Amino acid sequence: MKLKIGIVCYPTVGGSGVIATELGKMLAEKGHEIHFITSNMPFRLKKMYPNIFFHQVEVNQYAVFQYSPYDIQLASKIAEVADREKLQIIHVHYAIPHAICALLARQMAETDFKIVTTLHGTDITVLGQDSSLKKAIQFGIEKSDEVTAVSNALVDETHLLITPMKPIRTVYNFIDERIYYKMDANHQLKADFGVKEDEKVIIHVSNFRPVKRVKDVIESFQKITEMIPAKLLLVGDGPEMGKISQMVDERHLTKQVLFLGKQENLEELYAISDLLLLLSEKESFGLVALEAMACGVPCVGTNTGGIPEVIENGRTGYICEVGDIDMISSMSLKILQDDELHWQFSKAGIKRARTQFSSGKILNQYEDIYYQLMEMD
Ligand code: GMT
Repeated sequence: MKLKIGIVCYPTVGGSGVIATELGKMLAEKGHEIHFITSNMPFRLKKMYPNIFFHQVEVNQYAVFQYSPYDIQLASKIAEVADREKLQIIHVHYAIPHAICALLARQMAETDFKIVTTLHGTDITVLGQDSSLKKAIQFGIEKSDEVTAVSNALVDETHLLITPMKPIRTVYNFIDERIYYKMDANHQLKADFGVKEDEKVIIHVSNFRPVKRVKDVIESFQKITEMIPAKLLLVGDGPEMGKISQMVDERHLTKQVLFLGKQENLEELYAISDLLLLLSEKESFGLVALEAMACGVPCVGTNTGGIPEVIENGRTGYICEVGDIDMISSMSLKILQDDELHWQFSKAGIKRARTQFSSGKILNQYEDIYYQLMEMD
């Protein structure tokens, strides 16, 4: 049975937007009818799909209101689209505000759709600490028909912080294996970046929020360059960028650190990279580590949230304690200085990405959830 599914997400917000968009694309490729209900066009939706539709939520400013009523406009749009298109499932990404909006929409609509909520982390680890929102998050989770989280760690943290009376299922994130696979390095690109023959390339990709601890990336990189020639590619942009660029200046690392800003074709950057550093303080999954692994890049990550579920310590990379710069740099050097180990980790990473996190497997898990909900009627 082909389903009519509405997807609600913040289309341009990091990993959750990527996952929601990729999920929509892959479900459409399996024949389902997908309706994105978002404030902007999902950013990785680049080609034309006959069974993907985009319904834009108007986010207006009204002179009489101090704040724009995004949540209400979204709820109203979900109800309108659900009724017109006869949607059977609304799959929202983020409990706050999206699960609440979907619940409100269900009350407004005539169509009785099921609500699936996927937790990505920020809604729980940040908003969950704020007692003024706890009740709302709890409500969003408990009243959804099915709730998933992107790692076991996030399931545990949600139970701990929000204490909902509802089972939460882990459904891991995935990548599109047609995009993220091991490619030959583009030597011209390396040369354009000024990477010399004997230099190793380390990559960090994030939105430069304080939680990503990009300063630890710089400190670790500095220690690494004291031992071997290397370049650091910093990909992304965000609130910490000013501080980080100042730190790079002060440490006289400007020739070795390249600020690439936001980039679309990350697979080409992974193809020229030897190691990914993901040193966050909190990270419910760490999609970039999965992307890198799929491209054959070993990773060094921190022992927090879902990172140890993605990077297998001692097999596809290493897990170090948050802020332990000595350990991070020494484990990075271990990988970078031993070609055989690097090759083993690279091979194991590709296999792990394609088995544990295979898009086919994850897609089936989401489809099973949708079909089970349909059977409940
Ligand atoms: O990491 C961010 O700041 C963006 C955030 C988001 O909402 O997109 O990412 C979260 O969801 C991703 C997709 O599930 C996960 O891979 C990230 O680990 C998670 N970020 C955090 O938990 C900090």
